[in-house]
Amino acid sequence: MERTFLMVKPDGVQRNLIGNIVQRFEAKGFKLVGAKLMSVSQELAEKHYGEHKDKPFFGELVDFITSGPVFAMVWEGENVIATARNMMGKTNPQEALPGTIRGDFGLTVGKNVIHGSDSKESAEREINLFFAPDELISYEKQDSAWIY
Ligand code: 3AN
Repeated sequence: MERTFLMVKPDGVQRNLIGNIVQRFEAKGFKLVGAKLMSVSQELAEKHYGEHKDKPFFGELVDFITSGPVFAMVWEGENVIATARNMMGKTNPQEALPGTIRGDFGLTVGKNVIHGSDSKESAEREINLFFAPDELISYEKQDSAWIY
């Protein structure tokens, strides 16, 4: 069973979108295995966005993600990494389709409400960066014949 790392960014927290976003993944049938409201330190931000270190927008990215609380989550289910990316919509909210999180709420490429891992490797890396093993809960759902 696959796991992914999702994070409501500071703009999503400020705009009271945590509940709406969690609701979408619950309703889809995925299983929440970890979640916390937290501040992202400069060090964690630089590690998380390490692949963008040489991009011109790196400083802006780090400043934004450390600017206020984020809501970090780990979700589980079959093919959850790619499915969550579809549910998030394109990186640029102006191109993201209505019905996706960024299509419905996103403003700009920088303020695009949510982050989601883009591969198995980045999911594993990001989960380990943001969560200690004992913060992730393995459990069965009563109705697991119908959902994850
Ligand atoms: P995604 O978040 O959809 O995986 P990435 O990994 O290409 O997108 O980019 C990581 C983050 O960097 C994006 N969520 C976005 O906030 C920011 N970003 C990407 N491209 C730009 C850009 N041209 N200007 C400012 N910020 C950007």
